[in-house]
Amino acid sequence: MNKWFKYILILTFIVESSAQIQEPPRNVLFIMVDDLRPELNIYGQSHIKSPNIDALASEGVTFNRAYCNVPVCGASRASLLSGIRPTADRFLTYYASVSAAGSNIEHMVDYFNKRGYQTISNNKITHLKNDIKTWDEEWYPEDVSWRNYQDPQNRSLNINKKPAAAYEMLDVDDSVYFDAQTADKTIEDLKQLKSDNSPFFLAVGFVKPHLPFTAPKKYWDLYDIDSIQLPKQSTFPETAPKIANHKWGELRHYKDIPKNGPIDEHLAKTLIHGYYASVSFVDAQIGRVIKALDGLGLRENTVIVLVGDHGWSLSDHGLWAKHSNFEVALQVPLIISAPEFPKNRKTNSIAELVDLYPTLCNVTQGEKPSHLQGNSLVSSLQNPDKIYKTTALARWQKGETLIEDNYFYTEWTLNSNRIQCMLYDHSIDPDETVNLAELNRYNTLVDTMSRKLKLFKKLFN
Ligand SMILES: [Ca+2]
Repeated sequence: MNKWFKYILILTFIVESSAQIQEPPRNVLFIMVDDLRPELNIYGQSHIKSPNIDALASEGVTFNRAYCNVPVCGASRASLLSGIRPTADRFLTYYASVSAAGSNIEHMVDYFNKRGYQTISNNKITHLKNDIKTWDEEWYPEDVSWRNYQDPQNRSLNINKKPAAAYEMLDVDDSVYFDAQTADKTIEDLKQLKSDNSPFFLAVGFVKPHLPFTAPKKYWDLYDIDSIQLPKQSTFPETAPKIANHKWGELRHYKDIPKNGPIDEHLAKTLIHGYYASVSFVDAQIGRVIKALDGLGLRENTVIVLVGDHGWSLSDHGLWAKHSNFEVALQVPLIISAPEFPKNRKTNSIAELVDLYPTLCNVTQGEKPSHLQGNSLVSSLQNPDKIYKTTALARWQKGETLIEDNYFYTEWTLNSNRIQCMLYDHSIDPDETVNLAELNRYNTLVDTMSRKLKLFKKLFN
């Protein structure tokens, strides 16, 4: 047997050989936060005001190293919900459908439905509406546009399909924005589900801090723009391949954002301020939902998952938005809380979003469908101090990234031949500033990482 195949099989066996859970929670509260990067107090970023996420983390296990498998909304969510990885042919774009997994794949909603769970989707869980036919209920808040502006000028521009502001700071009540309405709906659902006394898979998709950064003023007031710091590495690394760069079209679409070139420091800090305000706004809504869960006495029989769909660059590497193979676009916050797992713990064992489906099978004591390509995280949840998994695999368009321990290796191929690559060692360069693949002394390591990447792909394509 090829030694690298053996290495991967051993790794898989270790992760899969977790002990069975004694008394599993039956319900699942699955909270997905759009574009939430792990710039949070629980990740050592104490300038962020997120007391409710902090409180959830104090009741569960926080994954210090969780990664999406593809850094764009629709594709990331479709991969997560189907339990299979993106390839060159599936889960490519923001509008990717779960159906790209193939009609024979039982996705997570089918899985819980089949087991008698009530399945509810509140707001953005899949990117495409009506993409999954088997939700018992798929609910969305109503407005003329998904951007949900409240400023009259922004609304008018948006309705007329013209670019509007990338942010708005209005002294309004939380309830005018989608995320507060989504929390209201979820709280009502919890009351009904308690009354129904049936197991539930309740998926809640909060849409901030996705652009535009539209949070009520009181959340902007939590931060002083003068104290906001730009990232240490706020220009594109000189030694990174050009193919790793992008034009951050998602942000440039908005009014007052230059169509080319960098943005000035004040605007950059204003955008970061808006992102932080949006995080604090969504944190408040998460707190309301969990308070309701607690108040109804449902917590002791519920596993809570809080996760982002991918990372986000806030001028890191001179980039904005997702859509890259840098760590900042791939890393996501992940907290899992259930009564049988340790509280207030962190783990450095790696997690991937494709691992969530098998994890929820385990935690709810269901059989795992055979198609799943991730690994259950239950061992990490039971023993957060131990490292069970040291690798992750992600891709953005033609760039494929293998994360192994401290190494972040990405390569781009043409007709199976490597044309560009980049390698960062996070033990010496956590901000990814120097592409080690440009240095001759790393040639052997680059070749090794490339071989491992190809073997992983063979396993999962
Ligand atoms: Ca997203």
